[in-house]
Amino acid sequence: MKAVNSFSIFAAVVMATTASTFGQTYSTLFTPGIPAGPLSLATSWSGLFDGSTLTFNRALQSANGSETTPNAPTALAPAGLYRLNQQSFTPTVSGVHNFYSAQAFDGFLHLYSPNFNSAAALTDVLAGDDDMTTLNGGSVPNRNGVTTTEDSGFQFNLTANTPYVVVTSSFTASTTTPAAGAYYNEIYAPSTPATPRSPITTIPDATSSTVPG
Ligand SMILES: [Ca+2]
Ligand SMILES: [Ca+2]
Repeated sequence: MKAVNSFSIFAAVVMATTASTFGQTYSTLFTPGIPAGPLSLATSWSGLFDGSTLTFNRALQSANGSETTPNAPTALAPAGLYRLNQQSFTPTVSGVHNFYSAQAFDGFLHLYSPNFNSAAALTDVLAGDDDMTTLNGGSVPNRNGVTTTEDSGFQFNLTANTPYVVVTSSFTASTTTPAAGAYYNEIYAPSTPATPRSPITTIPDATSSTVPG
């Protein structure tokens, strides 16, 4: 009987918490994805890779291959010129953030802090991912409704009011097989209720899976 009462109290607390914290519908971008808790869209942006896009010699993905607890990449990709865009971002809250990148090409995503220097891609690099097989649950439809394992993403514990740079790049060196097309990136922050989001269907995705995650 005591256990039942304890459970009832616990359930009431959970329900109250749910009502206040999860008051809005949370629509995750990539299916099924992590996280278990509510996240809010901190920032998003879209970009385009074309013949005028700057190039560099990018880093490889995180040395431990993890998308949920990534460590820093320790080596550069094979020599070549890889297209890149960079986006500065300063989080307003500390905690684990989710980084998602949907790409029309086979792309890469890296996180730097506090600076990014395209001539020294291993300096200040914190995380990197080629294909988001863990966060995206493997080869399952992402937010665009496209089944792909070539989008990029990871989770990383950020510190509030610290500058970060997110670098989107291509898997393939542009000197041999130019990677071109649009991409769409989003960063989700913890701790605040999510805002309902509509699916993004305007960014085509790479649909083949030729590169292991
Ligand atoms: Ca990729
Ligand atoms: Ca991966």
